[in-house]
Amino acid sequence: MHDKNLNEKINKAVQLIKSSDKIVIFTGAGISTNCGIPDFRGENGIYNMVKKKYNLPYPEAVFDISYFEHDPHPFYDLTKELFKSDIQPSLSHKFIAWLEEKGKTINVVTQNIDMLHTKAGSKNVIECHGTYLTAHCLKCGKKFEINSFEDKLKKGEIPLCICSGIIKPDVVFFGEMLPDKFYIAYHNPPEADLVIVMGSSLMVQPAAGFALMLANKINSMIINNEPTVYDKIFDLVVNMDIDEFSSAVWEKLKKNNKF
Ligand code: CNA
Repeated sequence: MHDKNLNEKINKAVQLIKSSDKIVIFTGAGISTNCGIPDFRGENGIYNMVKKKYNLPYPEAVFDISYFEHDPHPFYDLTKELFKSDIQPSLSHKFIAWLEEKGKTINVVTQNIDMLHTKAGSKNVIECHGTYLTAHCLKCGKKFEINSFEDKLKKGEIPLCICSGIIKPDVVFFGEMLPDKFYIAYHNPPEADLVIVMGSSLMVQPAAGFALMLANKINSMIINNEPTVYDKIFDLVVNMDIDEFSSAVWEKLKKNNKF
């Protein structure tokens, strides 16, 4: 735990959650690092790892559509890591699902492509950077469901269409549009009393702009193990491990019959 006044901040977070019926939770890669999936920009993040491993011109190239068209191998090699073991939701993913189960209206907007919110039981999830559940052929546009290409992903192989085009999972790369669902939510945000950002550097636009737009209007908090450049916008900033935070808040909320 790095933050000063931690107890006070946890108590404030508990109060904010208790007094809010409708909550938007915006998550980033930091909520999944304890599940074994590295983030982008953290110390042990993907960017540091891939830049050395693949000799990329710039680290973001692994998720850049124009680089992918030039060399898709780094992306599929990285994907193999994501699919190699049975990755399970973190305590924080489960905490968010629990809040919904207990009657809060929860809308999760995630930048993550690991599908862990749904696996944890959250029902209203906008995956603004897409997922691996579907894919399409870059040459003929044919659509595929995950079961038809998952075996290849697990082996780090490049799935090919019958037309010989590369089958690219529908995760959003730099240079690609976000799903319509995201823009609809951006222009017509769900009604909410509180926005909680968990585990994001807020560096990737336009996704981060959604959280910032809400934070400018309603009660807000951010939990991240390091400061972000937007911390001043938030009513409450907690710099600590996400799961330690969720666990502390969850403990306190469980003691309240009604919250
Ligand atoms: P990011 O820029 O890597 O930021 C993550 C932030 O989380 C960093 O500031 C870390 O310090 C912080 N962090 C890491 N672990 C923890 C922890 N246990 N507790 C608290 N804070 C922590 O990632 P963003 O999500 O902000 O950037 C958006 C990118 C990352 C999106 O395009 C994602 O698709 C992409 N991404 C997703 C995954 C995934 O699906 N799990 C993994 C890696 C990258």
